[in-house]
Amino acid sequence: MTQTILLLNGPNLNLLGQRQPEIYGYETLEDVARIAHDAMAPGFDLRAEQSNHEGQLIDWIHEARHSACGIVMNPGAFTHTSVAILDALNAFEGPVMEVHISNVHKRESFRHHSYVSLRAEGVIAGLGVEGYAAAVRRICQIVTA
Ligand code: CA2
Repeated sequence: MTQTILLLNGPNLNLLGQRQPEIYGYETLEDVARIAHDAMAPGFDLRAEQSNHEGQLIDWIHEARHSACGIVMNPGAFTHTSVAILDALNAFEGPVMEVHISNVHKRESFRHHSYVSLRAEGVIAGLGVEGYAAAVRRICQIVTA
C-alpha cells in the first residue's frame, strides 16, 4: 500500500523564487514539491501544502495522524516562535524532518532556536531546496527500516 509523506511549508514560503534570492535562491515552491517528489522511494506519495496561518498548519499536522507516515516541514518563522506547532507534532507518531533553506545558524540569533527541533528526527539547514530531497529520503529510510 502507498504511504503518504506530508510536506509542509510555513509563512512567506509562497514567495520563494520571487524575493530575496540571495538568501532563498531562485527555485519556487512548485520546484520544491517536484524536488521532494523525485526524492521519494517507490511505494511513497507526497502531499505538499503551504500556509501563512499557524492554525492551518496545525490542522494539517492533526490530519496527518491518520493519513501520513512522516512529515517534512519548513515551519518558516514559526520555527522560532510556535509551541503550538511543537505540540501538534508531538501528537503525530511518525518521523518528522525539519528543513531550512538558509543556514539559520549563520543568521540573526533569534533564528538559532527552534521549537520544532525538540521533536524532529533530523534538521537540515543551508542546503537550499536540496534539503527537502534529503529530508524526504530520510523519512523513506526510517519508515522502511
Ligand atoms: O531558511 C528557511 O527556510 C527559513 O525557515 C525561512 C523563514 C525564516 O523565518 C526562517 O528563519 C528560516 C522565512 C521564509 C520566508 O521565505 C521567503 C521566501 C522568499 C522571499 C521572502 C520570504
